[in-house]
Amino acid sequence: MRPHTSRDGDLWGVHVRMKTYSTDTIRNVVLVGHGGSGKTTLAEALLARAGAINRIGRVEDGTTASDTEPEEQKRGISISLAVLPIEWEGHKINLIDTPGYADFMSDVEAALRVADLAVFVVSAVEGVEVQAEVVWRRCAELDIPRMVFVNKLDRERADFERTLEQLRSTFGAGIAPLELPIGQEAGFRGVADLLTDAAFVYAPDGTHTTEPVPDDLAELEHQVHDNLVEGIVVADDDLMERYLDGEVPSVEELEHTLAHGVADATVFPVVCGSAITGVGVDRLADLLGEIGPAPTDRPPIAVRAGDTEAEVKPDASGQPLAFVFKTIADPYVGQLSLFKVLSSTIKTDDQLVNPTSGATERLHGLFVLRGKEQTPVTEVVAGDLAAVAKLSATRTGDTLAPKGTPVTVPPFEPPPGVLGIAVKPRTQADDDKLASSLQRLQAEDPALVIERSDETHQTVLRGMGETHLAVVLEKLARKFGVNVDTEDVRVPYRETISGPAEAEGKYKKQTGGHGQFGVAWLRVAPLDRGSGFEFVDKIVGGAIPRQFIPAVQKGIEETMAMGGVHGFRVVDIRVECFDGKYHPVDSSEMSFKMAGSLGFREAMSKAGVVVLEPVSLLKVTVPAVYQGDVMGDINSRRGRVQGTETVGGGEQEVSVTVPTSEILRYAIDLRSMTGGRGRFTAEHSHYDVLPAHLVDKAKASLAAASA
Ligand SMILES: Nc1nc2c(ncn2[C@@H]2O[C@H](COP(=O)(O)OP(=O)(O)O)[C@@H](O)[C@H]2O)c(=O)[nH]1
Ligand SMILES: [Mg+2]
Repeated sequence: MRPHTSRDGDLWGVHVRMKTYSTDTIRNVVLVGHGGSGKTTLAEALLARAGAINRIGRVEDGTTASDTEPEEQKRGISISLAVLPIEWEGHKINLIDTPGYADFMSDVEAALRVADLAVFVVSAVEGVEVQAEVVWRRCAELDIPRMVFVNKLDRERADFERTLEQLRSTFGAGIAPLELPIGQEAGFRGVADLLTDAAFVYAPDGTHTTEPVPDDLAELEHQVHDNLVEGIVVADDDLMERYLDGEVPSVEELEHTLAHGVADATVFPVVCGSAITGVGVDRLADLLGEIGPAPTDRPPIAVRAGDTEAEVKPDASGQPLAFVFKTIADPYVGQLSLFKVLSSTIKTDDQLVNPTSGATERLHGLFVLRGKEQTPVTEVVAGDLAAVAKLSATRTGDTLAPKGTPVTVPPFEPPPGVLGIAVKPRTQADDDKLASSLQRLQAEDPALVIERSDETHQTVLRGMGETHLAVVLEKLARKFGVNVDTEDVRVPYRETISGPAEAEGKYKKQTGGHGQFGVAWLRVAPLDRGSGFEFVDKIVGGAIPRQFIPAVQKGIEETMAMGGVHGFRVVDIRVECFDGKYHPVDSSEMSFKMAGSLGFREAMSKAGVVVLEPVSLLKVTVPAVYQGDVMGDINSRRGRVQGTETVGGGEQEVSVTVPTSEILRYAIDLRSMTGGRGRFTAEHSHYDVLPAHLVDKAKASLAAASA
């Protein structure tokens, strides 16, 4: 975003005043689906049709209302969600355009948290693609009402029937077509509405005229109409009885019953059109108002206050409550928080508390966002979406509640951070700003995980994939002027001993006047994995004076941290100091620290050293057909299968332990192995002995690090 305040809204072009809508006339509609299916273009068409924009932008030109960030325009894809409200026939429809690529799923997740209906945009050319399947499964888990817009019917090789068949076989019986296309490919010019038995034929400006259904379609239309009516009336016993008695249900009755099925997420209407030619676009908007669930049609939201749970309904009465579903980091105006009002009405200058951070937040300027255009408002009713700038301590997923009522909505699940990259600031200035800038980026992007390891001395960014991480680095440079180089993530190898040994550590130095002298005899023995370090003082008879024994221990500990024989951190060793010598004048803490260090190194080499490698617990969830491939691949990565479990939806969860060094790029490999249908989590499990033939490779990574 460019510098601005909510007052100089003129910078943002059209200044639209929007009237206030009551909760039951609000529709929060998220556009979801695979990348390239036409979500952003459809949003643009809806905005234009509703008169919210004067000119239809194009994804290719970077001129759409939703793809406003340079990182989106450069790639021609949506990366973050965009809220795009339109006013349509007495309704305020808050469209939320979302990304369609797996790397940016966290914004889809955020949008699903506030949506009351998900419209799946499916290309009639490409059909049902993987990201549509992934989001459908997520919507089913969250019980979100769904419908489908079959898009691109104007394109060559578009096929409505084939797409419909695919929708049925992928998503099941609830799929209910409400329309049939009139004409094909370049000849696609309208839709036949199965509820009203009428045809809508479109002019180039996106308006339509109502006509009788064309003859060549009439027979099919009647048949599908009857199927649809039967499909709808079964949901209502009374209507069903009257239908069987020969009564023809009215369109209003059918719509009413259909709306119930949609709200219950048992019926998933399918409509069709083209976001480019505008066919079917206004019909979609009509339908969102007519059968799309209002916030009041959805189940109440579960909130927590300490140990107690409660439910919140989007009532005008009750306490003001808001949920922050998205944060945008702006280097000039600070952060912008997008929120949904869960209950009551929120007004300018309201003071609410963020129970998570404990901060009291005053909501200075409230505004409605449309893409990046801001329109100031004075109040926001329950169920509606709006934004506020400059909250002091509120992050994505936080709740804003009245003072004294510390309720919170369940936060987002932490993202898996499946792919890592290490970053190195280029200059001192970059270094100074790196940590704080990353923190601000993380506030807008909950899928970004930042780790600083003092074992490998790396700052590691973890994200959802290569494109996600590339975008993070671009934003870091663009928004905060911080430039970094990248390198592979290093694995924190460690070393330990394979047997017992003893050695003398002797430090003696005679330079000019007063010298250094200390001798410590050490006995080392391996400890169980994960035990760390144990120091045993076995000195008797004052062979080393009491006050110098801690120095021996310190010398050993520093050597372990600095790196042992191979240069890796040393662990799981017990050291006994059982004898020594001192000099009444030359001995000092310094000389015994050195003696401890020297004796320890000597004892380690005598004992024999093994390198340890971190092992991860990996849980891979894939459709059952990929299970064999996944297990075979894990074997080739020195992994061990721990078990498999059926997790529902035809998916299997495979648990394996596998050396961490073998799965650094697993996010990329699993995606290509499963066509994007697999997902996984990985966490550190334990350390295990690195096979001897791999030690040189491990040391090479360390050498590269210190180069
Ligand atoms: N012919 C045709 N092209 C479309 C249609 N909808 C989208 N497109 C094109 O498909 C490409 C991807 O569209 P976009 O809106 O970015 O898809 P998104 O990734 O789902 O947001 C762009 O080149 C659009 O111009 C349509 O209905 N017909
Ligand atoms: Mg898009």
